[in-house]
Amino acid sequence: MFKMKLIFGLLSSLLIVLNVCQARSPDALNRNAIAKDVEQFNFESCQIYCYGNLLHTIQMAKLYDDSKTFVDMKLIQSPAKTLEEFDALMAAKNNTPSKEDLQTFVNTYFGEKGTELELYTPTDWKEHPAFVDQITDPDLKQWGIDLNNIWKQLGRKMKDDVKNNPDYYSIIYVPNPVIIPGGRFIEFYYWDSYWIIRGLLYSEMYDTARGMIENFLSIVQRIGFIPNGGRVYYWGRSQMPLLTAMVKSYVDFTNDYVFAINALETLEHEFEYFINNHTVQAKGHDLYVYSDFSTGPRPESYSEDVETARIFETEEAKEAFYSEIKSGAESGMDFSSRWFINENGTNVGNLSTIKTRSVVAVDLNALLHWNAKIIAEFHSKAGNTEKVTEYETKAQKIMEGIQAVLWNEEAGCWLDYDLINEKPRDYFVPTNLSPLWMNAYNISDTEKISASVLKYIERNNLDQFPGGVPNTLYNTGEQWDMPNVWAPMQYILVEGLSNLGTPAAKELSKKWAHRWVLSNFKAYSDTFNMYEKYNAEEYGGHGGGGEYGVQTGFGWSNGVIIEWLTKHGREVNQSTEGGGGGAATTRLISLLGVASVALVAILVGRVVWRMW
Ligand SMILES: *[C@@H]1O[C@H](CO)[C@@H](O)[C@H](O)[C@H]1NC(C)=O
Ligand SMILES: *[C@@H]1O[C@H](CO)[C@@H](O)[C@H](O)[C@H]1NC(C)=O
Ligand SMILES: *[C@@H]1O[C@H](CO)[C@@H](O)[C@H](O)[C@H]1NC(C)=O
Ligand SMILES: *[C@@H]1O[C@H](CO)[C@@H](O)[C@H](O)[C@H]1NC(C)=O
Ligand SMILES: CC(=O)N[C@H]1CO[C@H](CO)[C@@H](O)[C@@H]1O
Repeated sequence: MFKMKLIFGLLSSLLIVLNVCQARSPDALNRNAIAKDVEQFNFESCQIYCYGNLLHTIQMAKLYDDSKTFVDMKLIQSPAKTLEEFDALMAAKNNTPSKEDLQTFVNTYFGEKGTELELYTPTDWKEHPAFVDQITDPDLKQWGIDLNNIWKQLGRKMKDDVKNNPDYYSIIYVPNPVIIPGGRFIEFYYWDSYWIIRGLLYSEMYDTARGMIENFLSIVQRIGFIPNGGRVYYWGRSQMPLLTAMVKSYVDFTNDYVFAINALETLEHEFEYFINNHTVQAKGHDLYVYSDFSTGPRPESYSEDVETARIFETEEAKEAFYSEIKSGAESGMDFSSRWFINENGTNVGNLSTIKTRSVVAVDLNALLHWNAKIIAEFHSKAGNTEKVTEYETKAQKIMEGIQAVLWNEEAGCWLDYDLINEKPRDYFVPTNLSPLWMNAYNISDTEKISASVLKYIERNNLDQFPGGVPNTLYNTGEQWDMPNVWAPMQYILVEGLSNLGTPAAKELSKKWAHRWVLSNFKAYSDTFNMYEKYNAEEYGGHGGGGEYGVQTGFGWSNGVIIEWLTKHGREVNQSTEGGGGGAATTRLISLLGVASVALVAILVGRVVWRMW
């Protein structure tokens, strides 16, 4: 790996020297920019899937309903050969190929999507994990068993061909099997995996959990950071840096500190990557924003981004917009009024108003603080006091920034900070409370913080929603806005309040956890599905809006429910809230649910087999 890095380093220096010697045409500048990126992200297949004329031409022809389809298709020939054939097609068609020409080209040179992964039943899957015994209500217990069964349907393993011929795929090779989110998300995703891994740990699937963590470690070792998801086309964006917290979760369940200590060098590397690539200054403090270093529209939503960018006149303005939108994707909240800053400095707007890089995000800063604390803890286990001091100091610095810039005495909560207008953004997002979950607050202030935060919750009427706390209080049609509710955000709120530990905070935490469990259960009883997102306004309703249809599966939703069934299963029952029909009927429905899940699995299995 280091030899590879050296070669790429030399190559890119050579390119830079060549560029300096040349006249600085826009083309040379562009190549220089790409050379810099290539140093970090040296995948051959990026020429096809990340940027360039082929990607542009095919994605703008809109051959498929979902733009992600094309970039998930495998190559039949090498990237070089494919590009050569594409150039030949363009030359033959006077640079204006018809939609049919392009469809024929894709049919000839690309294989079906989703062929890189095969179904995989995790070998450490347990028929009856102990968490099930924590659940009193028989229907909820059956649901816990169903959710545990779903891990088997979401298991995937890469085919050997991906390892042997990585250049032919957009997927990034990883050695161990993974649990995917589900729906259109047929590869692993970074932040999703945190809640999936916790669910696996509660399901006693320690090998699968460790394997997924090892995959992420191997990615950091190869390319220096973890992309948003397991595809080369997510090349310039990461996601909430949760790898260190994944290792911490694994250690909390297994006590395997040796694993954590062995991972330390890689965890530090990822931490430094974030610190080096996401820093901004506010009120004299170093703080962190989500940002992206690639060029061009999102490959998986290419034509959509080009359309939205039409209102920008210059190439620079379009490119800046693409960066903002990819930075929004890095935050995981793609998309939300949380990132909109209009000319008046408010959040009224649409996607073209997105300014992610100018919003200091509470969650990212609290998370980097947490990373530094966990790394210090692991170093302390290793007896490396120098490193402990180094990382405690880093944590303390971030904490000072959070307190000085993000804590807002008036609002009684942490708020994102707008760098353009140099002011806090007083809009509710669950992440405003994320320092509670990640311990990014001064423990001696617990009582005071608890009182202010509970007032903040009351003032924003956050307890009024039957289906969970919405992501924002603004309905824009974007999927990370009202009325959508997301499992990881409920998790941050509930675990944060529980962590705060005052009686009032704990009571609200419990209430919200129970509500979430029962509302998810209602949706499951009605439709036999677990959803990617739910609906705050409807008890048992699922979410919608945004760029694609609602997805089922669903990794992080299942993970959060399994954790809360474990923690609250002795108390939560259907008579406590709104709850659905008689126990016997729901039990029958639940059994039907298992049957239909099994049937779907068989059907999916067949289709996948046919595809090979
Ligand atoms: C900004 O404020 C002006 C004056 O109040 C108003 O006319 C305009 O519509 C506002 N723009 C947005 C995007 O809210
Ligand atoms: C989005 O907002 C911009 C600027 O306020 C406006 O020009 C554009 O028409 C809006 N786009 C849509 C799709 O509403
Ligand atoms: C926490 O608060 C206490 C009391 O207000 C203060 O003495 C201490 O310095 C604070 N600690 C940090 C790390 O800010
Ligand atoms: C359901 O919860 C209520 C309130 O906590 C409790 O009184 C009741 O006994 C519980 N029922 C079952 C079947 O656990
Ligand atoms: C684009 C960019 O600034 N990349 C930097 C990210 O951080 C690493 C070190 O962790 C640098 O080597 C890159 O240059």
